[in-house]
Amino acid sequence: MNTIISFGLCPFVQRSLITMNYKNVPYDVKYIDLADKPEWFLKLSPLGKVPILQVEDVVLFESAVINEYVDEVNGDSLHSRDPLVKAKERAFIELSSSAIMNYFQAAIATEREVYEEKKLQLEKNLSSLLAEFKGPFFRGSEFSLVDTSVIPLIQRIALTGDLAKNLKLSEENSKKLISWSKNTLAMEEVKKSVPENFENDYKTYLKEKNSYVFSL
Ligand SMILES: N[C@@H](CCC(=O)N[C@@H](CS)C(=O)NCC(=O)O)C(=O)O
Repeated sequence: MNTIISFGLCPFVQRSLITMNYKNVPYDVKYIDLADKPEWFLKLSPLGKVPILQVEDVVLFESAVINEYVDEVNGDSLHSRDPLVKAKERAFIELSSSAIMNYFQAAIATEREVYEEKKLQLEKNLSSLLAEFKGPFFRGSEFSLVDTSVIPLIQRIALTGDLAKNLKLSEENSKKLISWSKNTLAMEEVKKSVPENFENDYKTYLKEKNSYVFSL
C-alpha cells in the first residue's frame, strides 16, 4: 500500500492525491502538523516537507516526481507521448509550483507592498499558464499532469474571493480561468483530494494570519 504523508491544507499534497485518485491508486493518508513536525517525519523527509509518498520502504518526495511515478506505473500515462509536448508540460508544472507559492505569499502577506508584489508575480505566472490553456483541460480534451498540478491553485483562488477579484488578468484569460475551474473542481477525483471541512479550515487558516487582503 502507498502511504502519503500529508498536511490537510497543502496544495502540493493535493496534487498527488488528485493524480492518485484519477489513476485509481489506493493509498493511506497520514496527517502531520507542520508547526510541530514529528521526529519520524524529519528522519524520512530530506527537505522536511510534505508530500512524501512511501512505497514499501522507498521514500519519494517532491509532488511533481511523485506524480510522474504514480502516472508511470498505473495505466495509460497522463503525459503526452510526444517528447516536446511532454517537456513543455513539465516546464509548466514547474511554473505552476511558483504560481502556488506566489498565491500563498500574497494570501498571507500582512503588508500591502508585499501583497502587491506577490500578486503581480502570481498574475504573470498564471497568465503564462492560461495563455497555453486549450480547454476543457490544459492540453485540450485530454486530462494531464498539468491539470493535477494546477487544480489546487485554481481551487484556492476560487475559495478566496477577496484575492480573486483583485487579480488583473486579460478578459480572455479570466474566461479561461473560469472555464478551467468549472471543468475540474466538480470532478470526484478533486472533491476526494481534500479532507472534510477543507473550505472552512482553509479560510480560517488564512484569516488567522491577519493578512492584508482579508482585511480590505
Ligand atoms: N516542491 C515541493 C513543495 C512542498 C511544500 O512546500 N510543502 C509545504 C506544505 S504545503 C511544506 O511541507 N512546508 C514545510 C516547511 O517548509 O517547513 C513539492 O512540490 O512537493
